[in-house]
Parts: sequence; C-alpha cells; structure tokens
Amino acid sequence: MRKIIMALVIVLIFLGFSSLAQANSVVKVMQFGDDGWIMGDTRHNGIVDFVSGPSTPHIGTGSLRLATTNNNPDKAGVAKPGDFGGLSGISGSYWWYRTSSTNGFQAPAFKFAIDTDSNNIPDKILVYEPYWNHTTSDFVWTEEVFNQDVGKWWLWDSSTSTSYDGYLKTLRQWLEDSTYPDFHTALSAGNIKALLFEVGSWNANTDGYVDKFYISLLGYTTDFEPPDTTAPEITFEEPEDKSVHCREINLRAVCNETCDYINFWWRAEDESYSSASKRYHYVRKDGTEFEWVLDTCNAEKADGTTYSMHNGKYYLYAAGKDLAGNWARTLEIGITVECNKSEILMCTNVPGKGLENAPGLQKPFNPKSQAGEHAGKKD
Ligand SMILES: [Ca+2]
Ligand SMILES: [Ca+2]
Ligand SMILES: [Ca+2]
Repeated sequence: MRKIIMALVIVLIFLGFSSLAQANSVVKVMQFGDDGWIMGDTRHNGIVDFVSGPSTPHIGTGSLRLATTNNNPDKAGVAKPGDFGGLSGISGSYWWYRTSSTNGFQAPAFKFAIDTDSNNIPDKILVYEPYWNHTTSDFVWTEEVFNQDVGKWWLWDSSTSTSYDGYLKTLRQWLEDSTYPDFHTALSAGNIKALLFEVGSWNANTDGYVDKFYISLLGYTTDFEPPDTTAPEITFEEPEDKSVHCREINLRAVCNETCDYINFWWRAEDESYSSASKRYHYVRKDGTEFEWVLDTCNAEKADGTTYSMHNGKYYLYAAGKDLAGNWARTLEIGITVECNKSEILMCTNVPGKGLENAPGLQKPFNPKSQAGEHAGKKD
C-alpha cells in the first residue's frame, strides 16, 4: 500500500512539474516566419522590426518594434494566422514599451481577428488597447494582463467598416452580455483566425515595442528577439582525423544550435573541393545532429550518381547554416581509404547488384583465379 501511495505521489509530482514546464516554455521569434509570425497590416512608413532592447526587456535581450513616423496614416503590425478556436476561456499577457507618441497615450495593441460567418475571412476584430485600460507612460516596460473578466476590448466590425470604441467590454461581456449592441451571438460562434499586434493608424510618432507575450491559446511564452547573426559552431565528430576506412564511413557533424542543414564535402588528395565534382552531400533537416554514410564502394555524389573511391588519402569537411542563415564550416580532416584486393573486387565487380549475383562469385573459390590481380589493376 505504501508503495502504491509513493508511486501516486511520484506521478502527481511528475504531472505537476510537466504542466509547469509547459506553462513556462518559451518560443523565440527573431524574424518573420518564426513560429508563423508574419508582417501584418503595415501601411505607408510603418516600421516593424526585431530589435535589441529597448532598456531591459523582461525576457531575453530584445523585442518586437512597432512604430509610426510623423505620417498619420502609418500603421505597423504583425500577425500570427491560424485556427485558434473560440474566444471562451482565453487568458494572456504581454509587455510593451514606448519611447514616444504624439498623442501621449497610444501603446502597442493586441487584437483578435475573428471570423464569425464561417467564410475563413476575419470580419470582426477585438482590440485590447493599454490606454483604454489604464494610463500609459513612456520609457517603462509595462505589463498588460487579460482574461475573461479582466481587460476591456473594443470592436472593429470590418464587415461594416465601423468601430465601436465606446463599447469597451471584457471578453466575457462580448460573449455573453446582450445589453450592448448584439455582437455576442456572432462572437460566440466566431473562430479566431489571427493574433495581431499593431500600432497606428492615426497614432503618429509612436515608437512602441512588444515582448514576453503569453496566451493560453498557444500555451507558451513568445520571446521577441533580434535576428540571430551569430554563426553556428559545427563540430565534425566522425570520422576521426587520420582514421583508416574501407566501405562505409560514418559521417557525423553536430551544430551547437539548431541548424537548417549540413553539407558533407570530400575530396581525394589530388582533387580540389568544387561543386562541379559533385563530391558533397546535403543532410537537410532542422536539428543539431547530422549523419550520413559515405560508402567508398558506391560513393554517392550530389547528383545521385555513384563512383568507387580508390585507395589513398582523402579530406573532408562539413559546412552548414543555422536557421537564420548564418554559415559556418569545420576544419578539414584527413582520412585514408584502404581496401584490400578482395574488398576492391567485391566493390568494382558488383555495382549495385549484391554479392549473390556477382559474376563468378557463385562458383567455388579457385585459388588459381587471377580475379584478384585483375581487381588490383582496376584499382
Ligand atoms: Ca525578448
Ligand atoms: Ca468572415
Ligand atoms: Ca546562430
């Protein structure tokens, strides 16, 4: 019984920690495309950028910048499109910062784009604006927190091009309270098609920043950061420098961050690396460990054809890019291919057919056969 209780306690602790880990997980967004974020409703001279700072963000070292110039129609926005479901039960938070705004109150707004008539096109936008919820200040990171009953939102009805700034309601009121104009039925049936952060329009000279965005719909925190400009460190782990091989050579390279691909290059001592020789092989996947097998017998070149590598010295290196496109390569390593005559015979006489079909090899072994020597000449 005691064991069972202990096991239960362990399971409960494990479940507790795993849900905690999930709630605390962080996804970095450093450029468009990361985690599905794209340029949103940006107009005229609107500025959208992934930057360092400002000041000390509450997660990482950077943030998402949304800014307008002195041109009133400017608008700056990002979007994360998707099928996020209904408005019910949502909670979230984000931090923002502002260095300036002509009107003194505009701050980055968070919005839901909602499709209420099932045509997959958003027709209602619910807008959370910091300044409709409290006074706002320059030069201070400020957190916004909302849930079903905390935080007031206004509605933009894009089907009628009407804004309902006056009807500031909580998410629950928008869904359930019919004392206001009757959007709640549509919104209750609506599907969120995009998450938006925007500044403008008619908020000239607003220099805003967003970071540390959490929303229950995603279940993780989004950390906006400046683009990665640091090259990955790629380590050639196999084969060992100066090692000797015949047939299959395991190639293994490791990236110190997620890499987009690794390209393994090789050359014989008397060759040079060149894309024309096709002696390279891409391993394309997002990951940190990249492996491929170079078979000296059927060395597969980049164009898919194979050739037999003669005995001798070879040089190899691995090159690759991280997800942001920063390129790096390893130093060259040297290996020796050294196959004996019977291995070469098997190699050169059996192109892709397998030993059992090799001409002559089905016969009993004849010690007087000169096959080995012929094979030696072919070397
Ligand atoms: Ca950040
Ligand atoms: Ca629609
Ligand atoms: Ca990098």
